[in-house]
Amino acid sequence: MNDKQLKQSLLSASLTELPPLGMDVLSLVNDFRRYYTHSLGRDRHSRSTHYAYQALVLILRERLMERWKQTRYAYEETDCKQAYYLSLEFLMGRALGNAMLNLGLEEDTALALQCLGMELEELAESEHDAGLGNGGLGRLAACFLDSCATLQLPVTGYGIRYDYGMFRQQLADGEQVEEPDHWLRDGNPWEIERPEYTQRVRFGGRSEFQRDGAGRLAARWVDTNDVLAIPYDVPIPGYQNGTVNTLRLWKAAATDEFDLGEFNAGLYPESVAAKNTAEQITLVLYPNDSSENGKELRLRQQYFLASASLQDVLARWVGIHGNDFTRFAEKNVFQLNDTHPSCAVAELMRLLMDKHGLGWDQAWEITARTMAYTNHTLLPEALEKWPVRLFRRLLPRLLEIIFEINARFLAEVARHWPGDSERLRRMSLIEEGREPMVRMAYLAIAGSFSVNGVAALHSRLLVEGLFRDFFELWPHKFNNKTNGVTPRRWLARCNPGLARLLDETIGSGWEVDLDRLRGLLPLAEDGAFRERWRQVKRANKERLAQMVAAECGVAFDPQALFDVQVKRIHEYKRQLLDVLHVIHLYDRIKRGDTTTWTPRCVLIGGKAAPGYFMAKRIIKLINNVALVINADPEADLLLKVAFLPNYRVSAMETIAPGSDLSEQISTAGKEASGTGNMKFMMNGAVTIGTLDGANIEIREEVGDENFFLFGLTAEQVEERRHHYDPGAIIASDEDLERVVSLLSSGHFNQLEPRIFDPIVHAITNPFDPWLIAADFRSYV
Ligand code: 26W
Repeated sequence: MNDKQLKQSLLSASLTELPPLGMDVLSLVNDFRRYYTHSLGRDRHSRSTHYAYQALVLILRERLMERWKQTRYAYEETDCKQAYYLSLEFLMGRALGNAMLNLGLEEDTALALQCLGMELEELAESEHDAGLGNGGLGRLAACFLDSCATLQLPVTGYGIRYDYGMFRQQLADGEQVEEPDHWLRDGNPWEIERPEYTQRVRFGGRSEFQRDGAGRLAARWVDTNDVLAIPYDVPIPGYQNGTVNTLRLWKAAATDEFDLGEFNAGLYPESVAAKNTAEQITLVLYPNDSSENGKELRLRQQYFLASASLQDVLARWVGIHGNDFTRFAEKNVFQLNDTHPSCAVAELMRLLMDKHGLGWDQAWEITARTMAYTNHTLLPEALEKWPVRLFRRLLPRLLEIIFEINARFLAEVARHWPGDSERLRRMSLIEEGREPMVRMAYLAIAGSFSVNGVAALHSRLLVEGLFRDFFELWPHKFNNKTNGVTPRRWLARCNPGLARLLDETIGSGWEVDLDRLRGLLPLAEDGAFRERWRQVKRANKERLAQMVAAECGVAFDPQALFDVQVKRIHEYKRQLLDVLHVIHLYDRIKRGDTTTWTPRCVLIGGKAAPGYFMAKRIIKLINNVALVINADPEADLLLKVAFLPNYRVSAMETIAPGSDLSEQISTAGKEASGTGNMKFMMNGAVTIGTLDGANIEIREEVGDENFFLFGLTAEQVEERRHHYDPGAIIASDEDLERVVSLLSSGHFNQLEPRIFDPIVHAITNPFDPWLIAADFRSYV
């Protein structure tokens, strides 16, 4: 036995002999004390909850470690196909409660902490949300990771470890103020830094071509500015099944020689500045959802993620198979979460050809069989395009490859439609014009074997509209995958009262098989069950009311109807329609029209993109309307309105269980799917909604008696645009007329002249894309 073998066998022996960690209360208590005292160096004089929280995370994390390793080994040993979810956003929220639930340790940890004289709830509440996402797209990525681990699917998430996540939203005089979210300030005890898997990502420079040994022309990308990508791994536990998958987040770091070059030349400040440029890449999440702002740093982020992740996967492959890629496409698949990581198409081509020596045809065959693209929006302003000029400066080698993909692609189009030059222009991956642009969605489609929308309607509208030409060329690529949410976080964890009731009536198992909720159907008319159901709802409403009181200073009466709309603020989501209805209710109160009245508390929450003027003005309107109504004694027992600041994952965990009515009121055809709609309904709220996104499929499942349907259909919306006369609609609807005149008279902005003029204009504009006035009557 040589030294190396000896070391190896000692290592594996000692590792396999590690005693398993106890999963009982006593072990938890002892391990907690060891961490708290010995590792963290705290004692009973330490007052902050922070160290107790850290100790708690550490005892859970160490219980995930062995399972994590075994999961990796199992994937290696079975040589199964692996999937990689590439996403610029993972909106994870809190991890602690989820880890306890999935390890099956919820009750025992609570008990252990009790023994130690601490409150689990208090520690759990002290955890920061990991807010590395904007909204639906980022939260979907997080829910998928949970579900894949629970289904024991070999799926790894790849993302960016932003120093600053989604901004914290505060209100000043009813207006949104953005504050940086320095979520890593106190450290992140869940992550494991893995510098041994660092990758190098290149920017700038130029390509050089040389003949290789075989006489083939080979490209070299030279004179680049390099950035290191350091991975941080976060465990993703499955639900009580021993599986722990991985979310790998990349942090950018400067390379040493990059600094040294300038340092040696006597340019110390410059060398430090260069370090900043490198590390800027992962500094902050872009807070736009649905509209691209075209910033260079954003493209750097996108390429950084794509390149580091692909190199990581390829390095593992080469470690096992050498440069033999014949089975690579059978064993690997990359799912692109929207076009944001779609540089990956060209980057995989580059790595296979320039680094691993494959020819174009073999590289393309592999790429086009391993990439898959999910589209998340039909809004044209959200479709990513990057200036060719920017690409040439930042990623010259990638641009060459994109041009070559395009040339071959257009040749295929021309074979399919000879002489149709208009179609060539439409479908080209490069949009011509004064500033030529790379169309990222088209690059993603050309490079993928699968393209999906996120709800049945959305997928249909994609192939009928936006991607029609591509559907005609490659119908087999297009399919639907209706979104879903994890029932562990969004029911078991956030609604323990209802979870207990379910366990006691239909038994457990629904956490991994939601269809079992059908078992409740026979209980629909059961008096005893309904009474318990009401008690659960009532307790959840009290909890929500406490949150609203604490964060908004508004008193919600749990006996009233809780009517809730929480999501990003966007005109197509029509928070404005919600406000118009609130004003209408207020108008009824003032007219004494209250004989058939259900007391109602309206809660609206969500962040606006910092540069989105109308969205921000809508927030201001909600707050002003709330001030007027909440201060009016005549409305006191009938109507309350609150805007919840800083809507986030952890807030939704209190909101969904405490709501009666879920507002899903987007202009039909605009909301790709929606996922909040699902979270509300699985906690027993009914929905008011349009026939849009997944609302349609939800309604089929829950039945129309649980869904207040209103509004134009997607087809009617398109048809209506041609002859839309909001002025006439308002004039013929007394209620709407009074609402609009209250608004334009300045009733809600007495000391702020004209601030709501843009809103009145939006409603009365015949070109209002969101058809607010058209749907008002049927909404009411
Ligand atoms: C940088 C510009 C940008 C950023 C984010 C453009 C577009 C996006 C996303 C596509 C916006 C988004 O989150 N879309 C939402 O995706 C959810 C998950 O599929 C759907 O449920 C929502 O309907 C859709 O709006």
